[in-house]
Amino acid sequence: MKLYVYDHCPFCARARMIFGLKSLPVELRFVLEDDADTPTGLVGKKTMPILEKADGTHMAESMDIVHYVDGLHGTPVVIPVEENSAIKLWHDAAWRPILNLSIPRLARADLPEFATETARAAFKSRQTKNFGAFEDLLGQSPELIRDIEVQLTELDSMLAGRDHVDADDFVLYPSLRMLSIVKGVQYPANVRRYMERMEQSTGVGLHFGQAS
Ligand SMILES: N[C@@H](CCC(=O)N[C@@H](CS)C(=O)NCC(=O)O)C(=O)O
Repeated sequence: MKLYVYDHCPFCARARMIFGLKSLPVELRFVLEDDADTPTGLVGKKTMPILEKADGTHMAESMDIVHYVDGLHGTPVVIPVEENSAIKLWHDAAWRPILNLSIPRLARADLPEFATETARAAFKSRQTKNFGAFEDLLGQSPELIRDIEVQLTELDSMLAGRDHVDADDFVLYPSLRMLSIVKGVQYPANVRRYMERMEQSTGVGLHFGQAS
């Protein structure tokens, strides 16, 4: 199977995670940010991730991909959780600050979807419309980091002793992975341990090496 993705994209990270967790091979295809033709040709719109199944047909929507792949072989790993789980509620509150911190930094990172200048410019243009000027976001970093560190402390107690995988991980890990592009964030021990465990078990690497 083939998976079309952007490396910065949290929905794409979700789809990649299930292949690692199930130890299933997948060919990753990193698409340029300004390449609308590839996704549109496959599923009729510009969206990532897109899975090419073994029979050559294509599907979009990250959680549909996760459930499809999870159902293919072996014991399911995406154990359902209650709709308003503590982790999901935490994530709802932390999502916007994580985006505000990570988007302008991902935009300047060395990622395959930004391999050309026009691709990187397309990302900046799209995300500036969503989040405002990158300079403003970067200027707010000290307060945003202080706030997210308080939120991470709350998350820390939820992750104490956690050693299983369930549907919450497909929400939480992609966002913490985005946050890992932000230099200077202090992670409490359980959160740090969680990120390292998920990186190892999913094979979807954190961005610490490029943090800025
Ligand atoms: N509901 C979709 C959302 C996917 C999504 O929003 N992907 C973003 C990339 S992070 C995207 O394709 N944006 C449109 C674009 O690249 O122009 C899913 O879960 O797969």
